[in-house]
Amino acid sequence: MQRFVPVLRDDNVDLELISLLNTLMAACKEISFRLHQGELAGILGSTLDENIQGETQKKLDVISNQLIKDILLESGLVRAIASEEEDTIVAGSPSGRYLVCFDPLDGSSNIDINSLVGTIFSIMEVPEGMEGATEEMFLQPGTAQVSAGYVLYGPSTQLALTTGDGVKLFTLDNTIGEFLLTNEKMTISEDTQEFAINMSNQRFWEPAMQQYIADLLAGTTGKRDKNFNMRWIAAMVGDVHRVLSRGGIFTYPTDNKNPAKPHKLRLMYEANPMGFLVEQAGGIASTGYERIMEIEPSEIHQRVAVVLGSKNEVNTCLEYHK
Ligand code: AFP
Repeated sequence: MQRFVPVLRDDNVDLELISLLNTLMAACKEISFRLHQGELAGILGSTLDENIQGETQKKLDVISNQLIKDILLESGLVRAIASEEEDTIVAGSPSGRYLVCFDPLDGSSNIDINSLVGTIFSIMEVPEGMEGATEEMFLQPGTAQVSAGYVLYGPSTQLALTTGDGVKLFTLDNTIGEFLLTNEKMTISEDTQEFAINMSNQRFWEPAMQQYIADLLAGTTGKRDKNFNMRWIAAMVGDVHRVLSRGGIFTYPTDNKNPAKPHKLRLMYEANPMGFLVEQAGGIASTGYERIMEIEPSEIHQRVAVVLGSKNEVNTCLEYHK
């Protein structure tokens, strides 16, 4: 067990950023509390609405979005937010220095089955000289992130956080309501024998991904000459947490199931923050063809293909795409 250190006091991190992260965590603690109340809090089930992505909103999607949005916009630190659950950006303080993108409740189809869900966030600074609050401000590549992380609401609530100097893991101590440092440096093993993909889409993938997965499934009888295990949580937070904890490769590749929507995961709320964490833990995050964090976004709700995790395994997968 690591020595317990109270969260987010780091001499090398800007005080305003620490304050912003602590503000954001106040909302996440509230979400954690409500999730653990579950059915007792009357928060399960769907609303009658759809979000901008055309997905039915769960009650808890809406509650989580409101909690995070309100606390960030009132903090005085945030110029604007972009949320998976909002059609457009929402302006905050005109003097705010930060832009925050977030998926308030990732994996929301897991809510009603009492399974893993999480909050994912990405923080950038307002580009120099830009006034007001515009969508254009957000259209910066993932390399511009100053911090990113996720909160996993599982048997315990955990925060994985990077400010560009490795990945730290904190665990929420419910007795004092604080996140405490439990792993100073998360590192992804370079090799793995575990993969995560939604196999039901197999026939819709590109030939490169079909061949790569076929070779994993062939195990010791194929060219990889080793057996692989498979896991799929249906919440990227849960799958990436497993990759950060014990290695692995996670992918949601391009598919032609619905030609109008070839990708599932969102660049600004999922791929960029997870890409930043994975790279900071020694792994690779790619679309199969390019580094995720170098994509120049064209709009805030943009979607991309994702292949991330253990360095050697992701590189093997990328070879198939050349
Ligand atoms: P939500 O953000 O709508 O909850 O979706 C979760 C997610 O984007 C991601 O977290 C999962 O990896 C992926 O969808 C699961 O997709 P499938 O439903 O196709 O398995």
